[in-house]
Amino acid sequence: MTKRALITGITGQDGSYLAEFLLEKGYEVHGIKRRASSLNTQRVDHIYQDPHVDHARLKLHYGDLSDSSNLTRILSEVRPDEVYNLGAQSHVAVSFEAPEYTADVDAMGALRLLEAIRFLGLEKTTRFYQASTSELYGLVQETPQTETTPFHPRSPYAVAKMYAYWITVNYREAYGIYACNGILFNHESPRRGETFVTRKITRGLANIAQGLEDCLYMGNIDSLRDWGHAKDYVRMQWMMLQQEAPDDFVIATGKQYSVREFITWSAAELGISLAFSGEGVDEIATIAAITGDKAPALNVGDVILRIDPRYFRPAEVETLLGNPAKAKANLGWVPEITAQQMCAEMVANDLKEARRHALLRAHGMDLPVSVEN
Ligand code: NDP
Ligand code: GDR
Repeated sequence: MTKRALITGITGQDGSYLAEFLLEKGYEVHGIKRRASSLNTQRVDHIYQDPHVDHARLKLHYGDLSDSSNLTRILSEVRPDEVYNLGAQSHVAVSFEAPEYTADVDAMGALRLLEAIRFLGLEKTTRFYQASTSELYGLVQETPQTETTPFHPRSPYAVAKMYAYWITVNYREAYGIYACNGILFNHESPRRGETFVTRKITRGLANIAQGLEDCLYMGNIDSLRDWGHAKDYVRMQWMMLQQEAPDDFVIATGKQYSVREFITWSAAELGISLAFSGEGVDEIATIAAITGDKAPALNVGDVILRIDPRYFRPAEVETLLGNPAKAKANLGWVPEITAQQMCAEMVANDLKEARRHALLRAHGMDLPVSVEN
């Protein structure tokens, strides 16, 4: 029997990798996409299957996590074996701007799905994965963080995700639903949204190297994160739903780096070495040396990074470091891609795009490069 999966957030970074992964495993994959005024399926266009063709195994449904009747209808039509709730307003800084919307989608969205499973009598047949987050630890109480480290969320996003975490545990305990939380630390890829810090850096520096932008404006570059690759992490999401009994797992690499280090690696991939000077909001990064031909638009001495307090958060999560021992012991999961390898892949991808733009510009066919971040 072909297994059926339903993914909320299929158009996002993780959703697109998970859909690819499940299609390769032979699943029929259903995804919920939001209606937008312009196309928003770029990350899954390469696996799109014409619905007019027999046996198409990828099916997209219009929907929204804020709409229970829509979610209930989709669940009753699809009757999935597995639901992966990846949909969310996932940007921490944006959650301070839109806290109520974030709560509705990220907290209530999980509840709406779990209630739909219960209402439709799917408690014994549908397994549920909740995309929980290391942001739950916030003001960290213990390092490294494990499944038993106390939570202290520091943003409307994290507080909403804390509700989703506990309602997932509650529906498991109250109704026997096979429901799991993956407490995932930051994970990135060339498909990462352009305004998250890693992608902002790789894309921004590649654009600067090609003369498409002048300067990268950053927030707290001393922040510390445990960064993994999204491909490794979606594999784990699936593994969690294949166990005999449901459980919650930390997914992390166990290694920690600063945003500043990620900037230095990215620059090095472009053949640039940087010198940081100044302090606090007056800190800048200047080009100390250039090798190779990846940064034709730059000269030694150019200032290419400044601090902009606009990117400071009202409450910051300064440091995160996960301990994935339980996932290793119980599920045999180990991350395969290092943060440095991932950074190199992201820079290569963004440099390709920047070169394409620069070439078009050189031939008078300019396309605007979006620098809003
Ligand atoms: P993205 O921001 O890339 O993707 C989020 C997805 O959710 C998109 O498909 C988006 O649709 C969809 N979405 C947003 N709002 C709604 C809504 N109201 N109704 C339905 N769908 C909606 O996130 P990631 O792929 O990086 O993360 C996946 C999940 O994992 C998220 O829940 C995130 O909070 C969580 N997480 C992520 C981590 C990371 O480091 N990446 C770490 C820990 C947890 P659209 O494309 O239309 O915007
Ligand atoms: P995070 O990721 O908040 O950890 O949430 P993000 O990449 O946005 O920030 C990481 C750290 O970098 C600092 N920072 C900046 N961040 C952004 N976005 N832009 C900047 O200019 C900038 N300068 C410094 C931040 O202050 C922060 O400390 C991500 C999301 O994917 C969540 O959905 C997920 O739950 C967590 O990871 C785990």
